[in-house]
Amino acid sequence: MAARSLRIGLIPGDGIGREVIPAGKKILESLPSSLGLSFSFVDLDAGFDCFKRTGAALPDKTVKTLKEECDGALFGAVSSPTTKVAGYSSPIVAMRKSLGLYANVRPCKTVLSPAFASPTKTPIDLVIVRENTEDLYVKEEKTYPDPSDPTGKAQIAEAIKRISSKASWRIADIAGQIALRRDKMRQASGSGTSHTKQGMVTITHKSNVLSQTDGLFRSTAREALSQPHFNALKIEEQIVDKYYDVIVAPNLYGDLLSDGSAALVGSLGLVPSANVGEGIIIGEPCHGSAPDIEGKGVANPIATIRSVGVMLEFMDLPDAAEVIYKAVDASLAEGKLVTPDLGGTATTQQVTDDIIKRL
Ligand code: GGG
Repeated sequence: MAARSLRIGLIPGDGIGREVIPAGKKILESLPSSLGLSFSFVDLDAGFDCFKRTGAALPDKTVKTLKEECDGALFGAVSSPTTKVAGYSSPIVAMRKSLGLYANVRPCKTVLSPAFASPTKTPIDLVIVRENTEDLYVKEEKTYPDPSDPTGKAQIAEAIKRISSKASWRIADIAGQIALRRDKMRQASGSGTSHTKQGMVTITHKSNVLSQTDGLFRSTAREALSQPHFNALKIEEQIVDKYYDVIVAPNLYGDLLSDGSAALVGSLGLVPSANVGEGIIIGEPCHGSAPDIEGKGVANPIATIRSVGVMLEFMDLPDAAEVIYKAVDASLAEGKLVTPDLGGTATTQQVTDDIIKRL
């Protein structure tokens, strides 16, 4: 069988992105040859450091190469400054927009390990499907003098929260497809529990307060998920139960919920994501650039390694993804080599090598 050859862009970005993206590359290079895959790589620039060096946080060349050459990509992390820097804008948001990556898919799963206690009694296994292109992240903000202040010193800052039916429909639709796929996999492996007898999508919103924006998200998502091909799914709204399967959320709530869920499975260093749209798939750990541990060689590579799996899953390579997920789970379940975020002393390199040996 001729090997399927895939070109992967590598965009480490800032901070520990430069330590975990090489781990992701090594995993791809070490996949068993029986999968019939071969990979070539192209290094690409983006991030705040890139902005300081070149004046562009997301160089045109990076976007062009991703669009024209790459089947997939891995993106590390960015440390955007917390105060406004003239000419700078987050490359993550820009990249998702310019490549039409409208969904950020964030699986969050507990693996029981002797190395660290599970923060929850019941193991977690859910996917957050975060809308990637709008909501408050359209970044249309303004600051102006507060007209009620006679001194003219007080200010008011405003940001637009934009929700469209088009974006709400497509994010709900992909969430429904993911729930159907998870359901099928559970049926095939017999791994369902009494809670997971049926695939489920929970629509997250605050339409009781934001009746127009979140109201539009809610009604459109409901409509999208009432298409006949989603009949097998249970559709919930809001947070009503202890059990979640797939959660679909507008951009901001999706971001916050996934950080919360990361705490429930042990560390943000474990949680992967993939940016999905109509073309390229970009795997991306949910964590940021972690300047406090940058350069120490102890960043947890698992979020990135799992992101390689999620990227492959959405590139229609579920067998390759499964090999990676199983190797990561086995390493965690043994628990001999874990990084400091999980209470251990292992290095990025040791954890990566331990996972590679299990592929
Ligand atoms: N890999 C996710 C990541 O880098 N998160 C940090 C983050 O959200 N940064 C936003 C930004 O710096 O633009």
